[in-house]
Amino acid sequence: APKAAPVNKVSQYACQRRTTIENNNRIFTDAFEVLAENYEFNEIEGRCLAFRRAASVLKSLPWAVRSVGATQDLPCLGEHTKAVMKEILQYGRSFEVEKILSDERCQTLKLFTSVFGVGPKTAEKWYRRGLRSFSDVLAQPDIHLNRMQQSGFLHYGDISRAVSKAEARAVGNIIDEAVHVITPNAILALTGGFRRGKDFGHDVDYVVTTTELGKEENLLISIIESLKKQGLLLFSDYQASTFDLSKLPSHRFEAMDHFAKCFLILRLEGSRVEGGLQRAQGDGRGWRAVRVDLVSPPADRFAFTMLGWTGSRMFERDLRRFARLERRMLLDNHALFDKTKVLFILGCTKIFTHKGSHYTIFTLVLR
Ligand code: TTP
Ligand code: MN
Ligand code: MN
Ligand code: MN
Repeated sequence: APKAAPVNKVSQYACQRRTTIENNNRIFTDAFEVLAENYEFNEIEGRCLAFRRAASVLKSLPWAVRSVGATQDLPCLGEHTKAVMKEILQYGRSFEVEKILSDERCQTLKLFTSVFGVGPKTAEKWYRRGLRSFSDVLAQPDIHLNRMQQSGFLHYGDISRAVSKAEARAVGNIIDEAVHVITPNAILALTGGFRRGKDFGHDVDYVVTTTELGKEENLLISIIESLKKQGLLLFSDYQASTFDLSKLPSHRFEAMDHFAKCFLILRLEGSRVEGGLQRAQGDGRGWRAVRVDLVSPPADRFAFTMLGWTGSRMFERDLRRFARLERRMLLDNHALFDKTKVLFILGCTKIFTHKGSHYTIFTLVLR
């Protein structure tokens, strides 16, 4: 007798789930994000992660959930998540989510953390001082804003507006022109959300390096210098490399990498953008400010950097968890280490796009 078709089991690892940018379960995942963010504000990390995990599972489904019963074979959905889903299915909304959305503290923290350079700690501090709006904050004579926060307020309108793919490409052209003056062997690759196929992002992420090993060390400094000369640099926070070849990949999930990187705000002229700028109605300016992240690894670590910066955050987290638990390997943005064989697996790599999908090929070099 023919065997029953195997049920397509949804993996508990985001990196084992095929997820398109189409989200069939937005009514649930939007609610989960509100809850996750609220737990984040209250520093309850476990629950925050649980809701983000649940959202990630629902985003991978090629169908819309229409009953809680339909979720019984799905991983990562706990009692609490299911109760929220049930409410949404029954009443079209979750009362817990509505309560959070109307909560003054939550609203204020969300507003403050939407400023570039303002994290949950600073937001909480301002809230405790009784501040509730940007004008409250800016009217305080004794409040200290660091450089990043000053730029965050100055360019708030522009950088809270989504960046389009055309704008991301225009930023790429600017970086490309600057880097090719510095080294003819430059490598530049769009990463982050745009590499995942998103049409809009909150910033533009590029990996930029050169095949001349060692020359990447000062590459970003030269690029920043060039942008400044051209009058395109509105803000720059540069972090030099602290990369150590001999270190094992980090055990921490969201650990920052050690490559040279910079967080920028650039001035993007509308004339450089195909189809024009993404901007507020009635805005007569011919330019907008854009948040740009650049990271510059040595060329032999290019693939790991691309893998680490492509995201999503849950994909990255689960890729590392998968490596550790299912393969006994340690993975981070710098390297892959095989704990069984006690050696690094170094990628001599090639990245290409075929039929709209991105591929990264590792040629393994055992050390
Ligand atoms: P983001 O730019 O924050 O996110 P995104 O591009 O996925 O989405 P958005 O449209 O909102 O910009 O981060 C991109 C990836 O880069 C993310 O997976 C985390 C990773 N990353 C690092 O690995 N190290 C770093 O130091 C930073 C800043 C990001
Ligand atoms: Mn991004
Ligand atoms: Mn982001
Ligand atoms: Mn980024």
